[in-house]
Amino acid sequence: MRASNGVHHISGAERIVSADNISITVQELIVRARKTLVAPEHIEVKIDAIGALQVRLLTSLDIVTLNAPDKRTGRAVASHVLGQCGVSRKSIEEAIHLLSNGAASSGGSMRGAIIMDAQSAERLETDQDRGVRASRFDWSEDAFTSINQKLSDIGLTHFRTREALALATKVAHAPGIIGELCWSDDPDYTAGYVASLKTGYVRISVLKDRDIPRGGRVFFVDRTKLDMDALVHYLQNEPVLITDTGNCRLEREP
Ligand code: WAQ
Ligand code: MG
Repeated sequence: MRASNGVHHISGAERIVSADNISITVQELIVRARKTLVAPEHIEVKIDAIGALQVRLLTSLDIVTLNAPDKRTGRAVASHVLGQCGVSRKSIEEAIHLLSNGAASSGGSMRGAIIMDAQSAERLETDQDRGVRASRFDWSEDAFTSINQKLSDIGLTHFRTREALALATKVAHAPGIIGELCWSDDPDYTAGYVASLKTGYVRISVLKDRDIPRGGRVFFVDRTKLDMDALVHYLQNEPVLITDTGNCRLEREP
Protein backbone atom coordinates (compact mmCIF):
# COMPACT_ATOMS: atom_id res chain seq x y z
CA MET A 1 0.00 0.00 0.00
CA ARG A 2 1.17 3.48 -0.74
CA ALA A 3 -0.55 6.75 0.19
CA SER A 4 0.44 10.14 -1.18
CA ASN A 5 -0.48 13.76 -1.76
CA GLY A 6 0.74 14.78 -5.21
CA VAL A 7 4.47 14.14 -5.22
CA HIS A 8 4.59 13.78 -1.43
CA HIS A 9 4.84 10.29 -0.06
CA ILE A 10 2.72 9.86 3.11
CA SER A 11 2.86 6.22 4.10
CA GLY A 12 3.30 2.68 2.85
CA ALA A 13 2.93 -0.87 4.14
CA GLU A 14 3.72 -4.41 2.98
CA ARG A 15 1.94 -7.72 3.61
CA ILE A 16 2.22 -11.35 2.54
CA VAL A 17 -1.05 -13.26 2.98
CA SER A 18 -2.87 -16.32 1.70
CA ALA A 19 -5.38 -15.82 -1.12
CA ASP A 20 -8.26 -16.21 1.36
CA ASN A 21 -7.12 -13.17 3.29
CA ILE A 22 -6.67 -10.75 0.40
CA SER A 23 -9.96 -8.85 0.82
CA ILE A 24 -9.67 -8.34 4.57
CA THR A 25 -6.02 -7.32 4.21
CA VAL A 26 -6.84 -4.72 1.57
CA GLN A 27 -9.43 -3.25 3.95
CA GLU A 28 -6.89 -3.17 6.79
CA LEU A 29 -4.39 -1.40 4.55
CA ILE A 30 -6.90 1.26 3.56
CA VAL A 31 -7.76 1.90 7.21
CA ARG A 32 -4.01 2.13 7.86
CA ALA A 33 -3.47 4.55 4.95
CA ARG A 34 -6.16 6.91 6.26
CA LYS A 35 -4.88 6.87 9.84
CA THR A 36 -2.29 9.58 9.21
CA LEU A 37 -2.22 13.22 10.30
CA VAL A 38 -2.61 14.47 6.74
CA ALA A 39 -5.38 12.71 4.78
CA PRO A 40 -3.97 11.20 1.58
CA GLU A 41 -5.38 12.26 -1.79
CA HIS A 42 -4.24 9.06 -3.41
CA ILE A 43 -4.09 5.49 -2.09
CA GLU A 44 -2.71 2.64 -4.15
CA VAL A 45 -2.94 -1.01 -3.19
CA LYS A 46 -1.02 -3.35 -5.42
CA ILE A 47 -1.50 -7.12 -5.23
CA ASP A 48 1.03 -9.54 -6.72
CA ALA A 49 0.95 -13.32 -6.76
CA ILE A 50 4.12 -14.72 -5.24
CA GLY A 51 3.66 -17.70 -7.51
CA ALA A 52 6.59 -20.07 -7.69
CA LEU A 53 9.05 -17.74 -5.93
CA GLN A 54 10.81 -19.38 -2.99
CA VAL A 55 9.72 -17.78 0.32
CA ARG A 56 12.68 -17.22 2.64
CA LEU A 57 11.89 -17.92 6.30
CA LEU A 58 13.65 -15.75 8.88
CA THR A 59 13.80 -15.11 12.63
CA SER A 60 13.24 -11.47 13.58
CA LEU A 61 16.28 -9.55 14.81
CA ASP A 62 16.78 -9.34 18.57
CA ILE A 63 15.62 -5.98 19.93
CA VAL A 64 17.20 -3.84 22.58
CA THR A 65 15.71 -0.45 23.49
CA LEU A 66 17.69 2.59 24.58
CA ASN A 67 16.06 5.66 26.08
CA ALA A 68 17.67 8.88 24.93
CA PRO A 69 16.64 12.13 26.64
CA ASP A 70 17.03 14.16 23.47
CA LYS A 71 17.93 14.06 19.77
CA ARG A 72 21.60 14.84 20.36
CA THR A 73 22.08 11.89 22.71
CA GLY A 74 19.98 9.61 20.50
CA ARG A 75 22.04 10.40 17.43
CA ALA A 76 25.29 9.93 19.34
CA VAL A 77 24.11 6.44 20.35
CA ALA A 78 23.04 5.68 16.76
CA SER A 79 26.44 6.83 15.48
CA HIS A 80 28.23 4.59 17.96
CA VAL A 81 26.20 1.52 16.93
CA LEU A 82 26.69 2.27 13.22
CA GLY A 83 30.43 2.49 13.90
CA GLN A 84 30.25 -1.03 15.38
CA CYS A 85 28.67 -2.18 12.11
CA GLY A 86 31.69 -0.84 10.18
CA VAL A 87 30.17 2.40 8.85
CA SER A 88 32.69 5.24 8.53
CA ARG A 89 32.35 8.50 10.47
CA LYS A 90 31.90 10.34 7.17
CA SER A 91 29.02 8.11 6.04
CA ILE A 92 27.32 8.32 9.45
CA GLU A 93 27.43 12.13 9.39
CA GLU A 94 26.20 12.31 5.81
CA ALA A 95 23.32 9.91 6.52
CA ILE A 96 22.17 11.93 9.55
CA HIS A 97 22.46 15.13 7.53
CA LEU A 98 20.35 13.72 4.68
CA LEU A 99 17.59 12.35 6.94
CA SER A 100 17.44 15.63 8.90
CA ASN A 101 17.19 17.84 5.85
CA GLY A 102 14.92 15.79 3.57
CA ALA A 103 16.78 13.41 1.29
CA ALA A 104 14.42 13.68 -1.72
CA SER A 105 15.22 16.27 -4.36
CA SER A 106 11.83 17.90 -3.61
CA GLY A 107 13.23 18.51 -0.11
CA GLY A 108 10.71 16.08 1.43
CA SER A 109 11.08 12.48 2.48
CA MET A 110 11.81 9.74 -0.01
CA ARG A 111 9.39 6.87 -0.65
CA GLY A 112 12.16 4.37 -0.20
CA ALA A 113 15.68 4.17 1.16
CA ILE A 114 19.03 5.69 0.35
CA ILE A 115 21.69 3.10 -0.50
CA MET A 116 24.98 4.48 0.78
CA ASP A 117 28.57 3.33 0.44
CA ALA A 118 29.50 2.71 4.09
CA GLN A 119 33.02 4.07 3.52
CA SER A 120 32.76 7.00 1.09
CA ALA A 121 29.16 8.16 1.83
CA GLU A 122 28.39 8.08 -1.90
CA ARG A 123 24.70 7.57 -2.71
CA LEU A 124 24.23 4.56 -4.98
CA GLU A 125 20.44 4.46 -5.54
CA THR A 126 19.59 5.45 -9.10
CA ASP A 127 16.43 7.41 -8.27
CA GLN A 128 17.07 9.84 -5.42
CA ASP A 129 13.38 10.72 -5.00
CA ARG A 130 12.04 7.22 -4.83
CA GLY A 131 15.02 5.44 -3.38
CA VAL A 132 14.77 1.66 -3.07
CA ARG A 133 11.76 0.17 -1.36
CA ALA A 134 11.95 -3.08 0.54
CA SER A 135 8.80 -5.03 -0.21
CA ARG A 136 7.30 -8.50 0.16
CA PHE A 137 7.86 -9.24 3.83
CA ASP A 138 5.49 -10.08 6.68
CA TRP A 139 5.04 -12.07 9.89
CA SER A 140 3.52 -15.54 9.86
CA GLU A 141 0.37 -15.72 12.01
CA ASP A 142 2.21 -17.42 14.90
CA ALA A 143 5.16 -15.05 14.76
CA PHE A 144 2.75 -12.08 14.66
CA THR A 145 1.11 -13.24 17.90
CA SER A 146 4.49 -13.95 19.47
CA ILE A 147 6.10 -10.63 18.56
CA ASN A 148 3.10 -8.62 19.74
CA GLN A 149 3.39 -10.35 23.13
CA LYS A 150 7.17 -9.88 23.39
CA LEU A 151 7.00 -6.23 22.36
CA SER A 152 4.14 -5.39 24.71
CA ASP A 153 6.07 -7.10 27.55
CA ILE A 154 8.68 -4.36 27.19
CA GLY A 155 6.10 -1.60 26.73
CA LEU A 156 6.15 -1.35 22.92
CA THR A 157 2.63 -1.44 21.54
CA HIS A 158 2.77 0.76 18.43
CA PHE A 159 2.29 -1.02 15.09
CA ARG A 160 5.23 0.99 13.73
CA THR A 161 7.72 -0.89 15.87
CA ARG A 162 6.46 -4.26 14.66
CA GLU A 163 6.44 -3.16 11.00
CA ALA A 164 9.89 -1.58 11.25
CA LEU A 165 11.29 -4.71 12.91
CA ALA A 166 9.99 -6.85 10.03
CA LEU A 167 11.49 -4.52 7.44
CA ALA A 168 14.81 -4.30 9.30
CA THR A 169 14.95 -8.10 9.55
CA LYS A 170 14.57 -8.48 5.80
CA VAL A 171 17.06 -5.69 5.11
CA ALA A 172 19.70 -6.96 7.55
CA HIS A 173 19.80 -10.26 5.63
CA ALA A 174 20.29 -8.53 2.27
CA PRO A 175 23.47 -9.36 0.33
CA GLY A 176 25.99 -6.52 0.76
CA ILE A 177 24.18 -4.60 3.52
CA ILE A 178 26.10 -4.01 6.76
CA GLY A 179 23.65 -1.77 8.62
CA GLU A 180 20.60 0.46 8.52
CA LEU A 181 19.63 3.80 10.07
CA CYS A 182 15.98 4.87 10.25
CA TRP A 183 13.70 7.38 11.79
CA SER A 184 10.09 8.09 10.93
CA ASP A 185 8.88 10.96 8.78
CA ASP A 186 5.76 11.23 10.94
CA PRO A 187 5.83 14.50 12.91
CA ASP A 188 4.67 12.91 16.16
CA TYR A 189 6.98 9.87 16.09
CA THR A 190 10.50 10.59 17.38
CA ALA A 191 11.82 7.02 17.74
CA GLY A 192 14.08 5.26 15.28
CA TYR A 193 16.67 2.53 15.14
CA VAL A 194 19.95 1.18 13.92
CA ALA A 195 19.77 -2.43 12.75
CA SER A 196 22.23 -5.03 11.50
CA LEU A 197 22.88 -8.76 11.82
CA LYS A 198 25.75 -7.90 14.17
CA THR A 199 23.91 -5.60 16.59
CA GLY A 200 20.29 -6.64 16.15
CA TYR A 201 17.59 -3.96 16.20
CA VAL A 202 18.71 -1.15 18.50
CA ARG A 203 15.65 0.99 19.16
CA ILE A 204 16.42 4.56 20.17
CA SER A 205 13.54 6.53 21.70
CA VAL A 206 14.51 9.94 20.32
CA LEU A 207 16.31 10.51 17.01
CA LYS A 208 14.56 13.71 15.97
CA ASP A 209 12.56 16.58 17.44
CA ARG A 210 8.78 16.42 17.60
CA ASP A 211 6.77 18.15 14.81
CA ILE A 212 9.43 17.48 12.17
CA PRO A 213 7.87 15.86 9.07
CA ARG A 214 11.18 14.53 7.75
CA GLY A 215 12.73 11.12 8.20
CA GLY A 216 13.90 8.22 6.13
CA ARG A 217 16.08 5.17 5.82
CA VAL A 218 19.69 4.62 4.87
CA PHE A 219 20.93 1.14 3.91
CA PHE A 220 24.73 1.06 4.24
CA VAL A 221 26.56 -1.25 1.87
CA ASP A 222 30.03 -2.74 1.73
CA ARG A 223 30.93 -1.84 -1.82
CA THR A 224 33.60 -4.51 -2.09
CA LYS A 225 30.86 -7.12 -1.66
CA LEU A 226 28.11 -5.32 -3.54
CA ASP A 227 26.13 -6.67 -6.47
CA MET A 228 23.60 -3.86 -6.88
CA ASP A 229 21.22 -5.85 -9.10
CA ALA A 230 21.16 -8.77 -6.68
CA LEU A 231 20.61 -6.37 -3.76
CA VAL A 232 17.70 -4.52 -5.38
CA HIS A 233 16.15 -7.79 -6.54
CA TYR A 234 16.32 -9.20 -3.01
CA LEU A 235 14.84 -6.06 -1.43
CA GLN A 236 12.01 -5.56 -3.91
CA ASN A 237 11.10 -9.05 -5.07
CA GLU A 238 12.28 -11.91 -2.89
CA PRO A 239 9.51 -12.79 -0.40
CA VAL A 240 10.50 -13.06 3.27
CA LEU A 241 8.21 -14.48 5.90
CA ILE A 242 9.22 -14.09 9.54
CA THR A 243 8.26 -17.32 11.24
CA ASP A 244 10.29 -17.02 14.48
CA THR A 245 10.91 -14.17 16.88
CA GLY A 246 14.15 -13.04 18.52
CA ASN A 247 14.64 -11.65 22.05
CA CYS A 248 13.26 -8.29 23.14
CA ARG A 249 14.86 -6.50 26.09
CA LEU A 250 15.13 -3.13 27.79
CA GLU A 251 18.49 -1.52 28.45
CA ARG A 252 19.52 1.19 30.88
CA GLU A 253 19.69 4.87 29.83
CA PRO A 254 22.71 5.50 27.54
N1 WAQ B 1 11.55 0.38 2.01
C1 WAQ B 1 12.51 1.33 2.07
N2 WAQ B 1 12.36 2.51 2.69
C2 WAQ B 1 11.17 2.76 3.26
C3 WAQ B 1 10.11 1.82 3.24
C4 WAQ B 1 10.34 0.58 2.58
N3 WAQ B 1 9.41 -0.36 2.51
N4 WAQ B 1 9.06 2.36 3.89
C5 WAQ B 1 9.45 3.57 4.31
N5 WAQ B 1 10.72 3.83 3.93
C6 WAQ B 1 11.50 5.05 4.17
C7 WAQ B 1 10.88 6.26 3.51
O1 WAQ B 1 11.92 7.14 3.15
C8 WAQ B 1 10.08 6.88 4.64
O2 WAQ B 1 10.00 8.28 4.48
C9 WAQ B 1 10.93 6.54 5.85
O3 WAQ B 1 11.51 5.28 5.56
C10 WAQ B 1 10.16 6.46 7.14
O4 WAQ B 1 9.05 5.61 6.95
O5 WAQ B 1 10.91 0.79 16.94
O6 WAQ B 1 7.51 4.65 10.84
O7 WAQ B 1 6.99 4.45 7.61
O8 WAQ B 1 9.17 2.12 17.18
O9 WAQ B 1 7.54 6.78 8.58
C11 WAQ B 1 10.72 3.50 13.34
C12 WAQ B 1 10.26 2.54 14.37
C13 WAQ B 1 9.49 3.91 12.59
C14 WAQ B 1 10.90 2.79 15.69
C15 WAQ B 1 9.81 4.02 11.17
O10 WAQ B 1 8.96 4.76 9.16
C16 WAQ B 1 10.28 1.84 16.67
C17 WAQ B 1 8.64 4.50 10.40
P1 WAQ B 1 8.01 5.44 8.09
MG1 MG C 1 5.81 7.60 7.72
